Amino acid sequence: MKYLILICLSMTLLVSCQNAQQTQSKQAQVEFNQAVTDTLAMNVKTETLRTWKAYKKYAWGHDALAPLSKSYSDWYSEPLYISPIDAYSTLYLMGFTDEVKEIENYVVDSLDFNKNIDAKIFEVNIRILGGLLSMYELSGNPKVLEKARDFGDRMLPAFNTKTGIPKYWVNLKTGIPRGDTVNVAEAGTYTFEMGVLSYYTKDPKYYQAGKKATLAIYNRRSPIGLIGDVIDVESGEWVSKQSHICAGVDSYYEYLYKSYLLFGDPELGVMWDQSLEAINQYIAEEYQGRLWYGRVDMNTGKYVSSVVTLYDAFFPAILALSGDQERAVKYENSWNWLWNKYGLEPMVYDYKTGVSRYPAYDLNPEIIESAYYLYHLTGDTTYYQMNRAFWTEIKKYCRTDIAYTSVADVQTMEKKDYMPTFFFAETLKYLYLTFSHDQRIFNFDEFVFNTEAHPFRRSSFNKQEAKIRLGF
Ligand code: DMJ
Repeated sequence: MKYLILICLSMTLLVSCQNAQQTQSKQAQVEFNQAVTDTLAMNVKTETLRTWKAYKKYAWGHDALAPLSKSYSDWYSEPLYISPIDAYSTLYLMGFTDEVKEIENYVVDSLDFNKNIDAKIFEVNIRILGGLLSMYELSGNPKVLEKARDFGDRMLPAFNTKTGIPKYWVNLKTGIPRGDTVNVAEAGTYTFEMGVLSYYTKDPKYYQAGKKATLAIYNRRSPIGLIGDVIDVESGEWVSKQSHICAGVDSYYEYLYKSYLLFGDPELGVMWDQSLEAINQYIAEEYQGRLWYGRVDMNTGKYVSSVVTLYDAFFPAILALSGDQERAVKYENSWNWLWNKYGLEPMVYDYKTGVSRYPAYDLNPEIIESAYYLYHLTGDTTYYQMNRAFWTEIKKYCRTDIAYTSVADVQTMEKKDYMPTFFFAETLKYLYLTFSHDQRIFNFDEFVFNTEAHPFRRSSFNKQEAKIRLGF
C-alpha cells in the first residue's frame, strides 16, 4: 500500500512536472513568436524610415525617388509631391510623428495645386485626393481638408461629359479636360474618395459625380451582367468588350463594395452582389487545380484569354472582406504559387501557357494586401508566413543601398531605377500591419482602406448622416 501511494505521488509529480514543462514551452513558443513578430514589424519600420530618409535626401519636393541614380522623377512638368502624400498614412501608423508633422506642414504651407499641368484623373484621385483625405481623417487638421476640397474642385471639370464618366486628364489650373477613351478603373473608381469628401464638406456634389460615373459603367452591362474594359466617355460605346477583373478594371469592383461598406448606399451593395455573381459564373475558372479569373467576352461569357496581371491579387482581399473566404483562400494560393515560381511576381502572366508576358515587378502590394486581410479574417498563420516570405524576397531582389527599387525582369532580377509612390502607401504598410497585427496597435475592423491603402475609420461615417451628406 505504502509503495502504491508512493508510486501514485511520483506519477502525479511527473505529470504535473510535464504539464508545467508543456505550459512553459508553450509560453516560450508564444514569447518566441512574439519576438519574431516584433522583430519583423521593427524591421519594416526601420526599412521604411531608411527609405523615407532617402526620398528626403534625394527627391524631396518631387513625386518619386529614383533609387539607383539617387535622383528623382516627376510625373509632369511640375511636381505634385505624390510620394509624401502617399507616404503620410503609413508613417502615421508606424508612429513617425516628426516625419508626419513635416509632411502635414508642407502640404498646408507650401503646396499649391494651381499648376498648368494635365493630371491623370484616376491616379491623382486615389493617391492625392485619397492621401489628403486620410491625412485629414488622421490629423483632424482643417487646413488639410481645405487642400483636399481645393483638389477635388480641380478634378470635377473632368466629369463634365455626356456620360458623366470623367475624361482621362484634367488641367489643374484651367480645368480643361481631355482624353475620351478610358478603361473601367479610370472610369469608375471615385465613389470612395468623393464620398468621403462629400461627407466631410457636407456637399453632395462630389459623391454625385463619382456615383454617376460608376452608374454609367454599370448601366452599360450586358444581358448576362458583365461589363467591358474600355469605354468612350462621350458616346458611352464600349471600345473593348473584354470582361475581367485585371488591371484596368480592378478598383471599379473594389469600390462597389468598399463604398457600400463605408457609406451604406444600398444601390452600391446591389451592384456589387450582382457583379460578383456574374464574375464568379463566367470569369472564374479552375485550371490545373488552381483558381484563376481570366478574360471573357462581355456579351457571350465565352473565354477570350488566360492573361492575368499581378494587380488581380487585390481580389482575394475583397472576396474575403465581403464574406467569400473559400474563394479568397483558393485565389490567394494561386498568386502565392505564381510568386514562388519566380521569386517575385511578373506583371503580366498567361496561366495556360505558363509564360510571363511582361516580366516586371514594380514593388506592387496586392498579393501582400490580400495575405494581410486573410491573416486577420481567418487567423491562419499561413498568411503571416506568406508575407514574411514576400518581404524576404523583396529585400533580396529590390533593396538598394538607399531604398527599394522596381525589377525589370523577374527572370533575371535586373533592377529598374524607380520606386513607385504606392510602395510607401501600400506595400510597406500592409507588411507592417501584418507583422504588428498581434500587438493590436491597429484594429483592422475599425477601418476601410481606399485602393491606395489610405485608411478611414468606419466610425467617422454615420450611415444615416451619409445619406444626407452624399445625397443618396
Ligand atoms: C495602386 O496604385 C492601386 O492599388 C491601384 O488601384 C492599382 N494598383 C496600384 C499598385 O499596384
